[in-house]
Amino acid sequence: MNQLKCLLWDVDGTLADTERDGHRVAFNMAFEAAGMDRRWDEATYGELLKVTGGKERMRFDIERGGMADISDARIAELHASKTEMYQKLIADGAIPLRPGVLRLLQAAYDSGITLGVSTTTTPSALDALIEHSLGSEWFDRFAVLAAGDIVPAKKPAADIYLYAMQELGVQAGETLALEDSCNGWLSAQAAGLKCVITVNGYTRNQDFSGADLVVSEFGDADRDAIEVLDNPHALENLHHVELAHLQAIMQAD
Ligand code: XBP
Ligand code: MG
Repeated sequence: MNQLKCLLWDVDGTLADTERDGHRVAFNMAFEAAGMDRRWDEATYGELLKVTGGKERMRFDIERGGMADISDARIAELHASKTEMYQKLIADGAIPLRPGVLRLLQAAYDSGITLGVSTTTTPSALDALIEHSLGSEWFDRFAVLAAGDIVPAKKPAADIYLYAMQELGVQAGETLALEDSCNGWLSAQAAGLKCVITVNGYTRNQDFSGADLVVSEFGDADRDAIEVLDNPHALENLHHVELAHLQAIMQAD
């Protein structure tokens, strides 16, 4: 029977709802500051989310006829500007953690479970979220922060999960991924991991077939019960997701 030894956390959409009111807004601020006409409204950004990574997302928008064509170097400059804007938004407290995230992180940390981050986001954007939304003490509590261009292929490739597991010296059979999107789920699945999904407005209707639990949020005792979208292991008492549920998923066949 497998025991839960390691939790690997996705960032955008999982720790916090950063996409619509964080990354999207920061991209638009960078476009405006550069004198560009392009703006990504909420619906457009939802289409662009099929490509992970901010630089890759801009290139994808160019290829589909959205943004005017620019060089990779210009994309990199724009992305650096966007990351600065994003850090300011996070520092201003624009994006709170999702319900239950801090509770679950704390419970796992207190139980001696190894914690790590596996994300496509740029490291400095991740640092801002940890510092301002989680608290600086969490820099030391995550045993690995696997982020951005540290691997050549971003999600849905398995690389960022494989990298994090290698750094930590943990095996797939003792590691659980926490994700919010189809690309994240595909990445975790390709790395051989079990995975819990907390959906958001952008990802709710995506295909999570084969995931180990799909819920509206992790929730908390003092909130309404969470919505359970898929519960293949027939977990009980799912008013909110507790560490015991995650441990039960690892022990299930
Ligand atoms: C989500 C992403 C990221 C962000 C933008 O990653 O695809 O690219 O949208 O971040 P995850 P950058 O859910 O894996 O955290 O602009 O820094 O790439
Ligand atoms: Mg995500």
